[in-house]
Amino acid sequence: MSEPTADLQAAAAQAAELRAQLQHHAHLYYVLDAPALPDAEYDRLFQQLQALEAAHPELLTPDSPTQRIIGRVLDGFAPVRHAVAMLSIRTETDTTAAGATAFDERVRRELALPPEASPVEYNAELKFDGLAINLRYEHGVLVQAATRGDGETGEDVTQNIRTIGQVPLRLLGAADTLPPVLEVRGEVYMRRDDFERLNERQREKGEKTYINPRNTAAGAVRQLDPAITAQRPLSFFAYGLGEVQGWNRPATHSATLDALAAFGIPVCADRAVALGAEGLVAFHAAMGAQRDALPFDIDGVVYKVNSVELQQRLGFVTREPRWAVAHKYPAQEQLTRLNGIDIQVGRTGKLTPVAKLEPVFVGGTTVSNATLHNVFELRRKGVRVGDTVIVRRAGDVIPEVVGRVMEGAPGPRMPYVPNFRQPRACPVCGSRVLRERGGMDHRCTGGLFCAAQRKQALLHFAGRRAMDVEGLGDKLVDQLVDGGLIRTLPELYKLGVAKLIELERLGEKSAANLVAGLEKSKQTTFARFLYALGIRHVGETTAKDLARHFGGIDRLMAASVDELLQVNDVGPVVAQSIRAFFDQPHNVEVVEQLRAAGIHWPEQAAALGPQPLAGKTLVLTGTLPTLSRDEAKALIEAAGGKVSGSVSKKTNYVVAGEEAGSKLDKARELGVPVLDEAGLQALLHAEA
Ligand code: D41
Repeated sequence: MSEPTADLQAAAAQAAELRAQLQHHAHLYYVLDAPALPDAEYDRLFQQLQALEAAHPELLTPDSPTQRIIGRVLDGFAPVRHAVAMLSIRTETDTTAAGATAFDERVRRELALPPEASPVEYNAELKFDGLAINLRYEHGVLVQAATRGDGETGEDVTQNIRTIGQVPLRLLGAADTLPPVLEVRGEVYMRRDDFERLNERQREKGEKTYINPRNTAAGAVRQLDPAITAQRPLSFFAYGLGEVQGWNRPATHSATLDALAAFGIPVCADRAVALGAEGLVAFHAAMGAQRDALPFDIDGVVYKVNSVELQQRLGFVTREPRWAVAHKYPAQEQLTRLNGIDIQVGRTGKLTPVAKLEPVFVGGTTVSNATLHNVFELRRKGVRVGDTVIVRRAGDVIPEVVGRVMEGAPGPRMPYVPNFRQPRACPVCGSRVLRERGGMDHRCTGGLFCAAQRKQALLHFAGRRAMDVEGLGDKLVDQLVDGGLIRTLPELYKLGVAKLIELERLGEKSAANLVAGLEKSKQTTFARFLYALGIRHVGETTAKDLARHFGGIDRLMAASVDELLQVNDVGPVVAQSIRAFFDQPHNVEVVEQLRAAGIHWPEQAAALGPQPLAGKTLVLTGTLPTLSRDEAKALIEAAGGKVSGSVSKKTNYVVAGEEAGSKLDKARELGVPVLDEAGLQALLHAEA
């Protein structure tokens, strides 16, 4: 039998070694997003440590990776008095560049800088939309996490914060170099993809879904059962310091963030040192453009005077530092009243419940209609007329109703309207409504008999990327269809000025404009015409591929499903949809009548010529000696090939010129053949 103390010593050394390894790999995985160990191997080390700690409970330490979930349900959170008050941040609500300029002017004035003094240096960062938290590390070990509360006193949420993989339980670095006290301040938030996945899981379990990442993150931090918090995918970014003892903090805010990152604390990479108002305005614009592409929500950016010395000179007024400001972007979510729910019928008959809203300014425009997607979403969100709802409009996405707020709206709620929950008849034409097996969408089967579908078909046909008929907008289409002037697409070309001016509110000039627009639209391309027909699953790209492949409408209309499947990127669903469309005699008739009305296009040279690159994907990189990029692309497309922007295993050739970049490296790595311009020319002129 071995000596107990020697045994314990060996176990302690092994536990320390395992913890160091696990800490290192957790940092790579959670913070740097660059795992260096397979999950199974990490799990194996983790279990080894767990076994060791179970055998020797005296070896357990609070910073052990096994101690993230302690699993005690609390009856409430203990108050925590902040050693250094958590200030709030002044908000600049002018969302234009003037908001940034005003801040710089104020800083210069308060520092009494003469106009000729050099620009002030700032650190510009993102304003994460989450919950502010103070993390307290003593000798590198996380000992407490607290919410901001009123700035003086917050709540002890240590147990919950420990469950967040990104928050280190122990700072990186040798124990004797770590500060005795280091408080890190930052924001707990939830990434949008994590939020979507969480809702997906909730939906599968038939449980309630969450409204937005911010509220979900804040709710999870204030959960009394840490086991529940542990199941919420939370993230953390640091943005500042609280109490510090025994650490020479860097002289600038940007260097402070770098130092925190070196301790293993997550710091967002989207930050910059900006010079003067100009630098701030540029950052605001750059991040505004990237806002929708970021993996998490931000509601603005934050500017901070970079020098700590200048920060101290500026000081603060009523709990807000004079050296920092949050510069907002237009809000993407707003509350408003739901005045009604309409069911809209789209071009392909899809039924969409549309919320009629009390107009509200959101995402930079006034919104009075927002989609509720489909009846399942409508039911899940449980919104009813009269509710206060949250409307979201982010970037170019159509505005949507994300949910309702439970508070407010006293009194009885409006009842559900049964037809919204299980529509059986089209609200516009009364035709039967069907739902594809397993699908979420209900569709009116009325086709062009349905006035709504007819209107949408007309608008699509006349659209800029289709026949591009100038002068034909929503209002006019409504009038033409509702007034019974148009039942089929070809009737559009029979409209004369005389007939048009009979329409209410249509002057002679607009009528003449429309007739001229129609006349002009007759000269088109085969691809545009094909796209304009509005065949289901035939978008612009497929229309181009079809036009190139078949060259003429007669060959396309006669093509079998098998022949259609030969076309680039055409799969069974698309092929069957095209065949089904032309199997309908009235659709063939529409095509004939439109051609009889004078719609024509030049025969496509490429389709008549050989197609040596049919089915091939090429990537262009660098500068070619004689061809411009557009010329090379046009030649490749005319030969039936496709040009893609990135190299993958599916790329057939990479055409590389002068100063070719990473695409060339990628091609070599994947063994994709590389050609120069002469090589491309040889391919283009090869026999198909
Ligand atoms: O991203 C944020 N939400 C953020 C919040 C940030 N990037 N910086 C911040 N800086 C401060 C000061 C200037 C007081 C250190 C903040 C906050 N405060 C803050 N958030 C909530 C209250 C205060």
